[in-house]
Amino acid sequence: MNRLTRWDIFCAVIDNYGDIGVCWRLARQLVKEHDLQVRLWVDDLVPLAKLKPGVNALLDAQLVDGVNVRRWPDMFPEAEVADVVIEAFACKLPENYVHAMAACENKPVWINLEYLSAEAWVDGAHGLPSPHPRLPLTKYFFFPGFTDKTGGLIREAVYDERRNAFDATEFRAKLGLPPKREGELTISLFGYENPALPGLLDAWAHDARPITCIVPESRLLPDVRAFFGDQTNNLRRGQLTVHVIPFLPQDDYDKLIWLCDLNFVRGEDSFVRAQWAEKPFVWQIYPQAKEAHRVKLDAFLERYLEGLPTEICRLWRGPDSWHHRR
Ligand code: TRH
Repeated sequence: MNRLTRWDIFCAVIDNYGDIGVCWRLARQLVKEHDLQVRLWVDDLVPLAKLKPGVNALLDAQLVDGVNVRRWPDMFPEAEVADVVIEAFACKLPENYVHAMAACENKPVWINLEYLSAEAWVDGAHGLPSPHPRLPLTKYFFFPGFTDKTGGLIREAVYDERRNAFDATEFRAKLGLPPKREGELTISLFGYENPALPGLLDAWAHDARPITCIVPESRLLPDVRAFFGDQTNNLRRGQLTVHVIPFLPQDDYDKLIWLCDLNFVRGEDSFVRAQWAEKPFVWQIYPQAKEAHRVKLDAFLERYLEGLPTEICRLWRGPDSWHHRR
């Protein structure tokens, strides 16, 4: 038997959906494409239940798409150690589990799955070992990224198949939207609160083309509604019509990106999906303390816009960009 068949993925939900969004894609793919036994330990199952209908947020253990989904409780139970252990986004494994790992004759492979960054130093850090200060264990850094010196990006083997089978008209109808109008620009809007939002919506209202903007339920929604001064779900001004839709299952969110001509995305996972779709997109990076995200944003823009006019940078950098232009 292959020694590395049993995998444990540990995911602590900090806020939002990105951490569990990435871990869920990874877990499913390891099961489906590599025939591995995967336990996904999650400290809060509510966001996963939104990404994946069928997940019951109240259960301690359940099998979903072949993934053994487990609640990660404060008092972590004695659990058999897997062959490969993924600590997602520096979530800090349970102490008793780490000691159990150290006690194994054949030590498990311990991987620290890091956040995605386009910064150049990631090339040199991917795969580096980090010996445990006290125990006979070594953790290895796994950096997703955009070069072949990094761990790359998650993309399912059946991506092209799924995309080719995608029927835009059918999906639009499923979302309850009217058929696409002549000359319409269809935009999806997923983001964090942003002072630039009213200006953006106003520009769309005055556009020459009819614009349909699809907004899944998110933190942004109150600001969108405030712009229209309205509480209904069909919001119109000038050329702009906004359709508010429920938060979609992750598979359907992928389709929303395929449906739209332009996608506003955020965080890590929707950002990657927009790139796989090879459609125009605007990225709102996850804001970090002391503006640390600006370095990451610039690193990506440099890579993404190589050889292109830098005008778009102003839009991606947000209102402060007037002071940050190079
Ligand atoms: O939710 P996010 O803001 O997550 C963020 C980032 O991952 C960030 O790096 C991390 O530090 C922070 O959380 C804690 O954005 P992200 O990464 O795009 O994740 C959103 C997930 O939600 C993604 O998997 C797509 C999915 N999604 C749906 O399934 N349905 C929807 O309707 C929408 C809008 C999103």
